[in-house]
Parts: sequence; structure tokens; C-alpha cells
Amino acid sequence: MAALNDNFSKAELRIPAGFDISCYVNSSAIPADQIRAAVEHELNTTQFIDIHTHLFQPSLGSMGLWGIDELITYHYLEAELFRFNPITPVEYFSLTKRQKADLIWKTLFIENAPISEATRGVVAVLNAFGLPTSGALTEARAFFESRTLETHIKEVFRLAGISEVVMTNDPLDPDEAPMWEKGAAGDPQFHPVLRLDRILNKWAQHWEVLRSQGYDVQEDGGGKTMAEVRRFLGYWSNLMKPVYMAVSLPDTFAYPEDSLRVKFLTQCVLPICRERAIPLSVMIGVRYLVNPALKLAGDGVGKSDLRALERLLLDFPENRFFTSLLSRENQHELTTYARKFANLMPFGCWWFLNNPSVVEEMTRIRLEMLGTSFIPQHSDARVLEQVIYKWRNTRRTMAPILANTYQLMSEDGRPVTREDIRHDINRLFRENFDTFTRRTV
Ligand code: HDL
Ligand code: ZN
Repeated sequence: MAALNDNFSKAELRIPAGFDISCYVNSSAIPADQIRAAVEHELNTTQFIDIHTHLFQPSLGSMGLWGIDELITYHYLEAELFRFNPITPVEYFSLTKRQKADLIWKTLFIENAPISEATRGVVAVLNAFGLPTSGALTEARAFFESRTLETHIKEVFRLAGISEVVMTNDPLDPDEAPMWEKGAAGDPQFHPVLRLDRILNKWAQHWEVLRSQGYDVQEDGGGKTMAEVRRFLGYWSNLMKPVYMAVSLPDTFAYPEDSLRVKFLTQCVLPICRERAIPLSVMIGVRYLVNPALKLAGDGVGKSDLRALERLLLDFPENRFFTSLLSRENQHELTTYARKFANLMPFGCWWFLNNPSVVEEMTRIRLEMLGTSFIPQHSDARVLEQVIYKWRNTRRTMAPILANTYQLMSEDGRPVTREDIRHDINRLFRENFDTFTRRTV
């Protein structure tokens, strides 16, 4: 019997009965009927990096959302509530957090089966902690209230199979910014990102905030504005030490364009990203507040003209771009562009795309055209415990797709080994991020 991989004993590997143990030796070909099990094992035993979330390190205190009432009042579920319950958004938003959660729970989880992606996710979190997934919320509320945040985070990350998450940090958020300036302690499991939306998309509403902080900026972008915005971004980059900068852009995003957004992008953001050797993440395709009454749940999606991205990639070859697009119709184009530009890293199945039916299609297109040179998923989690179901779903969707990919490779004459699978999963869910952000060259 071939020696086991020396890192694991047979018991630790939890090898299924009747499993041909020889394929546990790294370089042995895996029999076709064992490929799926090997893929599942490697997915389950690799800790992923979650490269885009709205989670916060513990030192940012109240910015971080967690617990059952936050899970149930996630804006994805608020949108679903209004389809099942006659309550108006104005009436709903006048309720307390607990009243909102009680209404959503009754409507989407008791009166109706929780079969949507977002409702099923809450069920998966409750189940992961052994809590009732129907009936009253009493026990669940008592459980989460009993938890200590630091130990809870470690347990949640363990259950999700992630080693670290990347945050979204807004230097113009009136609640978050002061915490950074007071010296919020960093955390090795939470990586900062400098988020640029209020400058690039809402300059008219925010230029006076910069002015009040001593930056000599003008609403029309004239005078010293560009130099001063560079100084602002430099100050916050030194304070936050972001692993990348990020911005969400509308479906109408255009480049080149005679606009303040493009001036800030080309004269301030991209030069600083080059200086600091960090990527810019452009997330394109949002139609903001198509229904303003729904607030955070009110955004929609629009197909983008990717020639804007094409020109950015061409004009700024020294910059690296993480890119996630919101429209399903843009995905094949994005994958094609990634074949043309090595400074483009497609990532994730964003927001309305993070459903198994679409994730499967996107991931298969990307594997077929890019091999493992992309990042399949991020959670976009807003509430801590969401990473548990979002990453469980990713593993569940990825396993058959990866297994099929190796099946085809084997049928075409190249047997797959355990080492292949381990290497590829590590590249997809860790190494591509580390390399693209220059955390490891
Ligand atoms: O702009 C973004 O980062 C988006 O992910 C929005 O936060 C969006 O509201 C969201 O939560 N998507 O999952
Ligand atoms: Zn997001």
C-alpha cells in the first residue's frame, strides 16, 4: 500500500469506505470515480481568503454587524419581504430592528418556506450552530447574545473555512473615519481596503467635508483639488494600509470621459495605486436606487459598455485591476478581456449573480477560458455569520464543476493527481489574491 501523504493519518483524512487510498499519494493518478471525492476533500480542507466583504475588524466596534436580528434584516431579505407582505417601505423602516426581524421571520420563514438563496442562508447559519430553524427566535437570540465577539469571529471563520477577510473601509464615513483616526487596532484576519465611492461618485455631496478637514479642494475640481485629493488618499493609505483601493461604478461608467470622476481616477487614484503597488478594484454595473424607497435594497443592475474597462487596461498597463461586473450579460466579455490583459483579475459572482444557477455558468466559462487564473468568489458578507453559508454554497457549487473539469482532462489523456487539485484550489482561493496584491511576489 503506498505510503500515505505524511501530513495526515488515515483517520484524519476521513477516507470514505472503499476509497482507493493510493490516490492520496500526491503524484498518483486519481481514478475517475474518485475525482469528485478528492475535489470535495481539498475544497473542505483548504482555508480560503474572502477578498471582498463589508465586515469589520473588532476594533471598529459598532461598524461590525453580527447576530440573528442582523442576519434576518439583511437588505436582500428586506427586498424579498416587500414581495410577500403588504407593509410599505415607509411603515417597515419605522419599525425597530427587532420588530423588522420578527416581521421578516414570520413572513419569509414561517408563513412561507425559506427556499430563496438569502432565506436559506439564514437557515444554514442557524443549523451550523445547532439552533432551531423554525418556530420562535427566542433560543437563537439568547445564543447570539451570549457570544463574545472575538471568540465568535474565530468560530465563524472556522465554520466558514476562511482564514481572513478583506474589508470595505470608507474614509468619509462619519462613524468609521474617527475610529481610524483614534488608532483602531488592526487584526491579521481583517485586511483594509480604501473605498472611493464618496469621492468618485458623490463629489458634490462630499467636497465640503474634505475642505472642512483642511484640504484646499473645489466643487468644480479646479485649483489645487487634484493635488489635495492625492494628499487625502495618501494620508488615508498611510493610516489604513489598504491591500487595494475599491470603487463601485454605475452601468453608465465611461472612460475616457471629460468628468470629475475620470480626473480623480486618472490623476489621483491610479497614480497612488502604482506608487503603493496595490490594485484598484472596479465593480461596475450598478443602477443606484432604482427604487429609492427600499434604501440599501433599492439598487438594480445594468449592462455596461466594457470598452471603458478595455481603455483603462490599455492606458494604465502598470496598474492592476480587480474587476467584478454586476450584469450577467457582461460576464463572457469580461472573461475574454482577461485573456487579453494580464493586469485584469476577474473576481467573484457579485450580488445578484451570487446564486448557484449563475455561479455555475460564470465559473465554467472562466475555467474553460482562463484555467485557474481568476478568483471564483467573494462573499460580500455584511453580517459576520453570512460567511458560513456563502462559502458553504461556494464549495457545494464548485465541487461538481471542478470535478467535471478534471474528468475531461483525464479523458483527454492527462490523469489528475491530488497535487493538481490541491495546487489549483490554493491558486483559485488564495494565491491569485496574494500574488495580485503583491503580498507574495
Ligand atoms: O458596492 C458594493 O460593495 C456592493 O456589494 C453593495 O454593498 C451591495 O449593497 C451588496 O451588499 N451587495 O452584496
Ligand atoms: Zn460589496
